[in-house]
This record gives sequence, C-alpha cells and structure tokens, in this order.
Amino acid sequence: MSHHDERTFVMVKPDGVQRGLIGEIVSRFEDRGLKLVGGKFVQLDEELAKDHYGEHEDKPFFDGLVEFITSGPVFAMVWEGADATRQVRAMVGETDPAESAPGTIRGDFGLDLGHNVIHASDHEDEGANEREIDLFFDDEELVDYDLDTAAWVYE
Ligand code: DGI
Repeated sequence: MSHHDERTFVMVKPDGVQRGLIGEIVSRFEDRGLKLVGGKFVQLDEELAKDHYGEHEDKPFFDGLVEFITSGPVFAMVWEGADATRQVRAMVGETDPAESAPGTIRGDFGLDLGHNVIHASDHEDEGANEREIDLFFDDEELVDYDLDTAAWVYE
C-alpha cells in the first residue's frame, strides 16, 4: 500500500461558514477519499490571526485580512491522505477566485480575492501544513483511526 498519512490543515473561512458551505466542503474532501482526523469551530483572536498570516504582515491587505478572519467563526480541520497538501490545494483553486477553474472550491463558490471561502496549507511552503496544524490543534484533538474504504481508495 502506498504512503498515505500526510496531514494538511484546512479551514472554512467566516464567509464560507456564514454561507452554509461547511457541509459541502467537508463532502468534497470525503468524496475524494481523504480522511478527516480533526475538526472544530474556532473564533480566532487577533493574536492567532496574526500568527497564522504572519508571512503577510508587511502587505497592504494584512489589516483587512486579520479583521476578516476574526470577524466570525471558522471551521478548522485536519485531513489525511496521500500527498494531502498538494491534493487539497488543487481542489481549493487559486488564491484569486477569478483565476480558479470551475470545479475547484474557490472557482465554484468565490468571486472575491478577500472573501475566498477556504484556507488550505500551501504545498509550495515546506512544513506549512505541520506548522498550521500545531497552531490550531493539540495532539489529542487529532484522532488516529483506519477507514475501511482505504483499501479501495489506494492500490
Ligand atoms: O494560500 P492562499 O490563501 O491561497 O493565499 P495567500 O497565503 O497568498 O494569502 C492569504 C489570503 O490573503 C488569501 O486567501 C486572500 C488574502 N490575499 C492575498 N493576496 C491578497 C489578498 N487580499 C487582498 N485584498 N489583496 C491581495 O492582493
């Protein structure tokens, strides 16, 4: 069996929560064959928001980004599977919904760069997935278990 225990961090942003897209987004990852190993509702405070988006602190959009991401609850998740970070990013689409293909989450549900529905760890940023998982989840909040379907999802 191939190696399929990579974990990646995903969150439905406040706009996605308010628009009732949590279930739709969870379904897409389930349908793909990924395994949900952790999930919770989080109201980010300013400190967590600034930690999470620290790489953007010098950008002109930073204050607006922090304000938006703290404006309501997010639904934070950890998904596990083969090459999970890259696979999830491909399903999310580009940062700008206008550049995102239909069929991707941002391409199907977003129109605006600032309100792009979902966050997922960047596969081009080595270790971003583990960093973000650590920022949002304690070890005991992540569950190790087998999915019976794995034998059919993976060769
Ligand atoms: O990993 P992504 O979310 O695809 O993109 P990122 O890490 O480069 O940027 C984080 C978020 O910041 C992004 O989802 C939306 C927002 N953002 C990025 N670039 C811009 C931006 N917001 C505005 N208003 N303008 C930008 O140029």
